[in-house]
Amino acid sequence: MNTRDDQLCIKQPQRPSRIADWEGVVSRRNATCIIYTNIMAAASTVTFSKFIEGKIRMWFKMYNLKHDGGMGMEDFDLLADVFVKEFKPTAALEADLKHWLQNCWSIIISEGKEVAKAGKPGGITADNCPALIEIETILNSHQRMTEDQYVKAFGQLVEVNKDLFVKNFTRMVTMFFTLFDTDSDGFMTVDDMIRGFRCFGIEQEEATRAIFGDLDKNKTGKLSRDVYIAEWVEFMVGEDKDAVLAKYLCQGQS
Ligand SMILES: [Ca+2]
Repeated sequence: MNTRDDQLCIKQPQRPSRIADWEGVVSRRNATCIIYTNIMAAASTVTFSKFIEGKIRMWFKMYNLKHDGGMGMEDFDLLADVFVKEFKPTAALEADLKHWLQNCWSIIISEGKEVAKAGKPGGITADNCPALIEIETILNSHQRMTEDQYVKAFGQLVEVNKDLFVKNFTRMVTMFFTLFDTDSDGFMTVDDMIRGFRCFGIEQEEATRAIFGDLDKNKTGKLSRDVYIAEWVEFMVGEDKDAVLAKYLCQGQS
């Protein structure tokens, strides 16, 4: 059921300026964007730490608009439709949006396999990334992956070739930025972010305003592409627990 309560839902603030202080950033059942405040991950050298895993679980939830625990092509298509309806992009941008939503995994896997074939470090194989290869099988057969499968595959990927992920993720976030930058001036406004985040199921405008405010360090009222992308890359693979998106989207979970 895609009820209101199943959506990513940031509850009423106790201190409205920080979502981190809000109880239950994600209110849906079994929401597990967990911040491991009391773990040793901070000092860990492991690429895929529990801290990052918690953020990836949040990312999965943002993608899984139906919140039914599975993700596949139909979810990517649904998400694409939501963005198209909201932003009414050009045909080229719409195609780009659908391309990245539908093919991001397969692009990464395919490029990783090529690296392996060339005998270079960071190649993706069934031996070093079995869960990632499993994702390919799942998507090719029009099945859906579970959150745990998604997290496991992501973990193997970044352990084997983080740069491959970051490169393609950057391309995808760049696409999103272009979509959100509705007047194409190279900057995103808070209203752009509110519309974009709402498409990802983050309905709380005040929360998004707080995120924007923290990212907009010089209080110019706009965010550059570089700042926006860097923050999302940090969210996906970084260990900074004070990074803005991690702080707002994940803290408060326990
Ligand atoms: Ca703009």
